[in-house]
Amino acid sequence: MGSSEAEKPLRRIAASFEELAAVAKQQPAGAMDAGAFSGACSNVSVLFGCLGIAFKFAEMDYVAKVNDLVEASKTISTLPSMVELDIQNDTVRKAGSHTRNMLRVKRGIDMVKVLFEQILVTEGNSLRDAASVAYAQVFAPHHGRAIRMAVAAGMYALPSKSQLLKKLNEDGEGLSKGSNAELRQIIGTSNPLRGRTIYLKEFRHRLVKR
Ligand code: 1PZ
Repeated sequence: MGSSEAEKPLRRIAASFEELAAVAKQQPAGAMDAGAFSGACSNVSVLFGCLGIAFKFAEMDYVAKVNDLVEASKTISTLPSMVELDIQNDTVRKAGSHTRNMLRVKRGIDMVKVLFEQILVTEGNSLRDAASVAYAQVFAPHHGRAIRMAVAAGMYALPSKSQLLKKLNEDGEGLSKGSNAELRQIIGTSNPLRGRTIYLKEFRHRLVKR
């Protein structure tokens, strides 16, 4: 990681998703490398630091799950093999299983994608509308009432769009050309990933069957 990448987290996130998309292309359908995937997901954690104290709990939850995948990737090389092992052990839905953590983390990536899309399409400087739409679309259907209420309250404590970009060392005046391009790159590269990495359809089928 070069120092310019460290200074510009969006660039680093975009680069790691780009790499991951390239890795995905080389591999047979679905056989995503677990180390590459979890490494890219851990780069996303930096965004939480910019969202303020209200999202500390989300950060802890996300980071713990990514760390589990990072550890697991040392002995299990692909995401499908992690899922396969959990199926064999009947632990797919068990709290803390690699498969369950993978699904949560994947939702986190979806959340980032939708959030960035929404940041680009919503007018004005507030992050709350963008974040609310993204949360409603990605996580709310899977969260109970208590968590949904806490998240809704936390939304009021979010920084503004320009504050967020400033914290990310992008232009503090709003969406600069540069950060705009990086947001688009993240959005673009996370698309093919979602299709290929986790073979989610198959995964959902198996979950539903249980
Ligand atoms: C800029 C706006 C940001 C809004 C971020 C909203 C993020 C969602 C907040 C979620 C609160 C987390 C509460 C923990 C929920 C856990 O119960 C579940 C299930 O865990 P399990 O039972 O399997 O152990 N965990 C999750 O659903 C994963 C939550 C990860 C949140 C990642 C969000 C990434 C978004 C980044 C935005 C920059």
